[in-house]
Amino acid sequence: MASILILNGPNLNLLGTREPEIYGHESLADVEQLCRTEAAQHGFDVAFEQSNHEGALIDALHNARGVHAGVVFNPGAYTHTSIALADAVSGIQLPVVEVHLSNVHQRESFRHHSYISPVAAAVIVGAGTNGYRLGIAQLAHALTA
Ligand code: CA2
Repeated sequence: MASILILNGPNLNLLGTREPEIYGHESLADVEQLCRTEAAQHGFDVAFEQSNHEGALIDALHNARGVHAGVVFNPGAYTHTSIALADAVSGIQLPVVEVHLSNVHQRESFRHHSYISPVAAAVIVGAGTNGYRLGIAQLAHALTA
């Protein structure tokens, strides 16, 4: 069965523990479960990874080549800082859907710019954890079109 990598960046392991007004009450384990359910509905398997380290996220993207059909990626705050992650996304030649729980455009101006968006296949912001569902559905649509 084809698979999708769900990749989460720094501090997303804290999901559900604080700042629920911004990030909601669901934990990263809850997100993993909803991703598995959504992917199965589209006939895809899921690998689920999180790291607080930029290099580990780059390695995860590189390792996705030849293993996964696409990636749903929440790069966390590295979204706004990392040219290296943007280079990795464009280098792996896999469709990568960028997802943010919060609507970054309603927040501080430093969150308005993304290095990832210009190289992402699609961008979903502000839909909360449902954004992961939408990202998987979009990847499945693009991969089976
Ligand atoms: O909205 C998103 O998904 C973000 O990628 C989340 C990042 C933030 O830096 C981006 O600007 C937007 C932060 C993730 C931190 O997640 C936490 C969750 C709960 C408690 C503390 C941090």
